[in-house]
Amino acid sequence: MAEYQNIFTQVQVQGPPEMGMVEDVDLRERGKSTSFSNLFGWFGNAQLGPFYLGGWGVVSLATGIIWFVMVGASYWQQAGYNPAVFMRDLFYFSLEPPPAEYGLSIPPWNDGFLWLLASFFLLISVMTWWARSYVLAQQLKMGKHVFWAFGAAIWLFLVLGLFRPILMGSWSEAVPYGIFSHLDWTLTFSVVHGNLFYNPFHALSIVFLYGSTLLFAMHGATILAVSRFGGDRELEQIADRGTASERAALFWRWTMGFNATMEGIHRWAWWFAVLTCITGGIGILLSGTVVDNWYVWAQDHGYAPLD
Ligand code: 07D
Repeated sequence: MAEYQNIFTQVQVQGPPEMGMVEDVDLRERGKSTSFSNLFGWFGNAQLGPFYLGGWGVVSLATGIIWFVMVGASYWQQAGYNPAVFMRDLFYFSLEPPPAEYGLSIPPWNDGFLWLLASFFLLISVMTWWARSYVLAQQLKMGKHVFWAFGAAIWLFLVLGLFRPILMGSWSEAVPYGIFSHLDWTLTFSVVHGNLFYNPFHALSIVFLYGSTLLFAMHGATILAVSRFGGDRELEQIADRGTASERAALFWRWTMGFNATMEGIHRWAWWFAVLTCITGGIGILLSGTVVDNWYVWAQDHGYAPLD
């Protein structure tokens, strides 16, 4: 008889596979195959599948693969079709957006057109995956919280690759597809705009990013610590506050004088994660369009030293 179950002492319960709801949904799009894996059970749920791809999933996966293969083909060309060089320099290759002189016009094939075309497919892929997150939640009669949270990430993604380049009048402003090249782009962006640390929205975004990790650690630790009292059955504890909730809440009131509720902590988590990308997107959209140099801006607003 196992009384105390958590990530270190887990008991795996395996019954007949769960296939999901069947009311008012199109079952033709759903897979039927499932399997069980003890290894996966150690980390989460032992049941694998059934998968549900559906129309949006097919489009998303197909266009995502097209984007991936286009980027890979460009790397392959940059490697001179040499597999050893391809592997050695993988992190250095990059599919670059068109140079500044082309503005928002269609550039020649070898001077950025491939980047534009690949970006088009990536856009379709991300947006259709977003649609899929709506449709699947709809089918399970869930709220659309995942859809909206993903929407916040997509906001930042679109600001970086579409909205800001359009406002700046040039595709060259967009992010290149490469490991080191996108890191270089990030640093260059900061330097060109006078040090992004002085952009208050970058600062806010960091607050929410770090805040998310802190909340995640606090919440994860709290629930594991009261799982011996059934605290991991969070829904029951929301509807009928049991001894696990009482202890968890008291622990935090003892520690810092305040506690979130069993339900409210998930709202904290959702908003912190979502605000990371919303504030980030605002900060990037303002850079170069409204504010050229954040250091000078900070001097004007009295918080960077006047040299
Ligand atoms: C990037 C967007 C959503 C992504 C989506 C996914 C695919 C895959 C594949 C279909 C994450 C699309 C899907 C691509 C498709 C297939 C097969 C979300 C993203 C939808 N910074 N910084 C942030 C810190 C500095 C800079 C955010 C810290 C320097 C720039 C975050 C430090 C410089 C930008 C953050 C630090 C600089 C950022 C990102 C410390 C130079 C941004 C939030 C301690 C290096 C971005 C406002 C996030 C932003 C951003 C943290 C330093 C530059 C809070 C901790 C001073 C240019 N920085 N940063 O969740 O929003 O991203 O800025 O030094 O653009 Mg910064």
